[in-house]
Amino acid sequence: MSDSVVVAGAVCDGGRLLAARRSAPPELKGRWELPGGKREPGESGEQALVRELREELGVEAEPLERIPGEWPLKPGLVLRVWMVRLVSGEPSPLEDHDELRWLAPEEADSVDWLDQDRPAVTEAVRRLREA
Ligand code: 523
Repeated sequence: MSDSVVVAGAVCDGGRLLAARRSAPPELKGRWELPGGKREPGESGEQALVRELREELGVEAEPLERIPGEWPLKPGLVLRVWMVRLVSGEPSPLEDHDELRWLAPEEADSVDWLDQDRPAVTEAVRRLREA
C-alpha cells in the first residue's frame, strides 16, 4: 500500500515565509510548522493544500513548484511540501495554530520548527533569498 501524504505549504509573500505554531496535540503544541494537513482520498496534493490553507488560515493560495523530496513522519505517512503564493486574504490562525509569524530569510531559525519540516524550510528560504 502506498504511503499516506501530509501536504504543507511554504507560503511566501513580500519576501517572507509564513510559520505557524501548532496548538495541538500536546506533543507538538508550541512547535512551528509549514501549515498543511492530511491529503484526503481523491485529492491531488495541490488540491489538498489549497483546502488546508483555506480551512486553517482563511486564505486563497496557489501551490507553485513542489520542493523535491519527501520526509517520513511515521510509518506509512510522509510529508510533501510546495512553494506557495498567497493569492488573497490575510492569514489568521483559524484552526490548529495559535500564532502565525512572517519570517524574513535571516529570521528563519528564530522559531522551533518541527524536525521533519527543517529540510523544506531550508530549501524554501534558499529560494526566497534568490527570488
Ligand atoms: N506534520 C508535520 N509537518 C507539517 C504538517 C502540516 C504536519 O510534521 N508541516 C505532521 C504532524 C502530524 C501529522 O503530520 O503528526 C498530521 O498533521 P495535521 O495534524 O496537521 O494534519 P490534519 O489536521 O489533516 O490531521 P487530522 O487532524 O489527524 O485529520
